[in-house]
Order: sequence, then C-alpha cells, then structure tokens
Amino acid sequence: MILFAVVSVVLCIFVPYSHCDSTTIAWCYHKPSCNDSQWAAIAPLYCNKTRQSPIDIVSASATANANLTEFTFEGFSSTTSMLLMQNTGKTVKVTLNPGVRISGGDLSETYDSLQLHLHWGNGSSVPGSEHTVDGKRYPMELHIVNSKSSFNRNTTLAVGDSKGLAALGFFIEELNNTTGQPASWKNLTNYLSNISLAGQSVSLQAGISLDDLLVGVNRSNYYRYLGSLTTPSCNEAVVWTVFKDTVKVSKDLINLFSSTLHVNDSSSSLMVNTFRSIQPAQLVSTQPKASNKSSTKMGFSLVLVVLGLVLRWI
Ligand SMILES: *[C@@H]1O[C@H](CO)[C@@H](O)[C@H](O)[C@H]1NC(C)=O
Ligand SMILES: *[C@@H]1O[C@H](CO)[C@@H](O)[C@H](O)[C@H]1NC(C)=O
Ligand SMILES: *[C@@H]1O[C@H](CO)[C@@H](O)[C@H](O)[C@H]1NC(C)=O
Ligand SMILES: *[C@@H]1O[C@H](CO)[C@@H](O)[C@H](O)[C@H]1NC(C)=O
Ligand SMILES: *[C@@H]1O[C@H](CO)[C@@H](O)[C@H](O)[C@H]1NC(C)=O
Ligand SMILES: *[C@@H]1O[C@H](CO)[C@@H](O)[C@H](O)[C@H]1NC(C)=O
Ligand SMILES: *[C@@H]1O[C@H](CO)[C@@H](O)[C@H](O)[C@H]1NC(C)=O
Ligand SMILES: *[C@@H]1O[C@H](CO)[C@@H](O)[C@H](O)[C@H]1NC(C)=O
Ligand SMILES: *[C@@H]1O[C@H](CO)[C@@H](O)[C@H](O)[C@H]1NC(C)=O
Ligand SMILES: *[C@@H]1O[C@H](CO)[C@@H](O)[C@H](O)[C@H]1NC(C)=O
Ligand SMILES: *[C@@H]1O[C@H](CO)[C@@H](O)[C@H](O)[C@H]1NC(C)=O
Ligand SMILES: CC(=O)N[C@H]1CO[C@H](CO)[C@@H](O)[C@@H]1O
Ligand SMILES: [Zn+2]
Repeated sequence: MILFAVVSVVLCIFVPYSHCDSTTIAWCYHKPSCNDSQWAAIAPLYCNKTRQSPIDIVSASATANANLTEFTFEGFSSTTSMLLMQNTGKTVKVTLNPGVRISGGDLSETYDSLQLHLHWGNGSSVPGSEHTVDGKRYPMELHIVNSKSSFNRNTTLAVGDSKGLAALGFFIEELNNTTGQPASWKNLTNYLSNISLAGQSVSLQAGISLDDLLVGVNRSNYYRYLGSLTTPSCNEAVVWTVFKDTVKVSKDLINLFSSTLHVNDSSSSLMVNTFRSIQPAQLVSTQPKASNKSSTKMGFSLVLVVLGLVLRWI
C-alpha cells in the first residue's frame, strides 16, 4: 500500500475513518466477499491500467543498466526522524520528519521521504510481501514512500506525475532460532500494542533510525521498474526500487503485526494478508554484474594448466 492517505486525507477529512472507507472507496485485500479483484471496478481510472504494481520480479530477465548507481540517503541515520505511528485500518504507517531525503540511484532529482508502512500475511508462516522474486513471497515488505522535492510534499501533484513518487521496497525475511531481534524492530514493534485499533496513533520516542531498521541490507543492489501505487486508486506514478538483500527479523516480531492490529474498532477483525495480488510483468532492470576478476584470473590459470598438459603430451 502506498498513499492510502492521498484518498483518505482529501476525501475523509470530516468523517471518521470507519465511515470514510465506505463513503469513499471501500476496498479490501483478500476476503471472499471483498478483495482486490474488485479494485478495477471500484477505482477504474488507474487500477485496470497496464503499469500496475506489485509484480513478480524474474531475476534472470532483469536487464543490466549501469545508470543504477548508489543512492544518497539523507537523514536515515537520524534517531529522531520517525514521528508518529498510526493504524490506518489498512496498514501501520510511520510519518517521517522533514529532512529525510533520497537522491542518486538514477532518480531525476531529490525526493523527500514522507512515510514508511508495511505489508504482511498471517504471521511468519503465511507470507505477505507485495513483490515476489522468481515466485518467492517473503513474510513482509517495508515500503518507504518518497515524493519529488519539487512538489514540496504535495502528494496530489506527485501522483499526477509518471515519476512523481519513488518507493523503496525491502523484503523482511525470518531470522531463525532467536527472539526479539533485531533490537530496532523490537523497539518499533513495542508500539503496536498502542495502536491495535484502526484510527489510533502513538508518538515514537527518539532512539531508532531508518538505518537501524534496514540493518543487513546492502543498498547498492536493487531492481528498478516503473509501476503504480499498490492500493486504490493505483496511480501510475511510482519509480520502484526493490532491494535484493532482506532485513532479517525474528518470527515473534513478525507475528505481532497479524496478531495485534485490527482493521476497525472491532477487536475480532485482525489485520491480515495486507498485500495486493501480482500484476502483469514490467520491464525490470538492475546493476550490471560486477566484472568477475577472480574468475577471469581463474580462467587464465586454467588455460595455462591446460596448455601445460597439452605441451607435456606433445
Ligand atoms: C473475490 O471476490 C469475488 C466477489 O467479488 C469472489 O467471487 C471471489 O471468489 C473472491 N476471490 C477470492 C480469492 O476470495
Ligand atoms: C479491465 O480491463 C480488461 C481488459 O482490458 C477488461 O476485460 C475488463 O472489463 C476491465 N474491467 C473494468 C472493471 O473496467
Ligand atoms: C543511462 O543514462 C543515459 C544518460 O541519461 C541515457 O542516455 C541512457 O539511455 C541510460 N541508459 C539506460 C540503460 O537507461
Ligand atoms: C491467521 O492465523 C491464525 C493463527 O494461525 C488463524 O487462527 C486465522 O484463522 C488465520 N487467519 C486467516 C485469515 O487466515
Ligand atoms: C497541491 O497542489 C494542488 C494543485 O496545485 C493544489 O490544488 C492543492 O491545494 C495542493 N495541496 C496542498 C496541501 O498544498
Ligand atoms: C528461516 O527459516 C525459514 C523457514 O525454514 C526460511 O524460509 C528462511 O529463509 C530462514 N531465514 C534465514 C535468514 O535463513
Ligand atoms: C503504550 O502501551 C503501553 C502498554 O502496552 C504503555 O505502558 C505505554 O505507556 C504506551 N505508550 C504510549 C506512548 O502511549
Ligand atoms: C526504544 O524505545 C524507547 C521508547 O520506547 C526509547 O526510549 C529507547 O531509546 C529505544 N531504544 C533503542 C535501543 O533504540
Ligand atoms: C555492497 O555491494 C557492492 C556491489 O555488489 C559491493 O561492491 C560492496 O562491497 C558491498 N558492500 C558491503 C558493505 O558489503
Ligand atoms: C469490522 O470489520 C469486520 C471485517 O471487515 C466486519 O465484519 C465488522 O462488521 C466491522 N465492525 C465494525 C464495528 O465496523
Ligand atoms: C566469480 O567467479 C567465481 C569463480 O568462477 C564464482 O564462484 C563466483 O560466484 C563469481 N561471482 C560473481 C559475482 O559472479
Ligand atoms: C543453527 C540452528 O540452530 N538452526 C536451527 C534453527 O531452527 C530450525 C527449526 O526452526 C532448525 O531446523 C535449525 O537446525
Ligand atoms: Zn506499500
């Protein structure tokens, strides 16, 4: 989900969140009676178009693009960048302070980082990432949503531009045989109990940074494609970056999302399977393979050995 807020903030400012869903665009993920197969009918402007997200990334089909250089991450080491955590009824969202920005990575300009949110299945045993790689779905996916700085955080303008938003996707994998790890995720998930019902929010204490949450990910290696918001109204305005490395989080913490958060004020309806189904493939690119010096060297030695053997036999 990206920017559920675009729809809700604009249209639901005077109505409670619970009515908001039903009076604007009522949409759901995976219920038999209400699921993402209906989005094209509910939000026909974009959800039925041809540049939709998420997709299955076929690693062998990703083309090499040397322009996909390093990003520059500003404010990612700040321990005061995360302000407020909210249960939106569709996800858990953390609002970021002004001053968090990304550039580089073949983006056309600097983008302001607005918020992060997550997608999940039903505990670590039912995976719920949005993107998949070679058909593999990961337990969870973290999205950091960024908007062209020239739009000055105006998301209405950003969704009207085919590259107005840049989304960073990080897969969450299960870290086995341990609990409460990593510490940054233990800290973040501690707040989930404060926002178990839709519409609730909690202020975050200083202490953890975005870098802390992204521990273990080499951000030099990623897939790139042009896609859309993964929630209605599915605007085709997103430059997607999906990182190859995963963030490893212990099972107990992954399980907290699907066992703590609710989709409304009824404590019986847990928020589970918050991901859109896979959409038709798009052209995906990635960094060219590093020239393999060791293998070139090895190949050369192999030639010498073979040559040596041949010479002995002559
Ligand atoms: C999705 O909703 C439609 C009703 O609109 C239903 O026919 C279909 O079975 C549902 N799909 C799933 C997987 O539940
Ligand atoms: C979506 O597009 C497909 C093919 O282009 C079409 O068959 C279908 O009727 C469309 N659905 C809606 C709700 O417009
Ligand atoms: C890389 O950037 C250059 C200069 O902007 C552009 O001409 C070229 O098409 C780009 N290459 C790819 C593979 O996108
Ligand atoms: C999610 O998992 C729990 C515990 O395993 C189970 O009781 C529940 O039925 C599952 N919910 C869905 C929607 O699959
Ligand atoms: C965003 O830009 C649109 C179009 O220029 C404008 O109508 C709207 O008031 C702006 N929103 C905010 C919050 O500034
Ligand atoms: C942890 O175990 C699960 C299930 O056995 C496996 O899918 C996953 O890759 C493992 N995680 C790591 C980081 O090896
Ligand atoms: C969050 O909830 C815990 C109890 O689960 C409580 O001790 C704590 O004060 C709450 N924090 C905030 C910021 O509301
Ligand atoms: C974890 O969160 C608490 C507030 O709940 C904060 O005071 C503390 O500094 C954080 N610890 C770490 C290691 O980030
Ligand atoms: C990250 O990946 C790049 C490219 O594969 C590599 O050159 C670099 O050494 C890696 N960085 C770390 C810290 O492993
Ligand atoms: C909460 O959501 C569940 C599932 O969507 C629904 O069955 C229930 O009626 C809702 N409760 C309220 C009070 O809106
Ligand atoms: C480099 O070559 C070695 C030996 O052939 C191979 O084991 C290794 O996987 C290669 N590395 C890359 C990044 O292709
Ligand atoms: C290194 C280690 O202890 N691995 C174990 C982790 O837990 C799984 C079961 O969840 C075992 O199969 C591994 O041997
Ligand atoms: Zn998302």
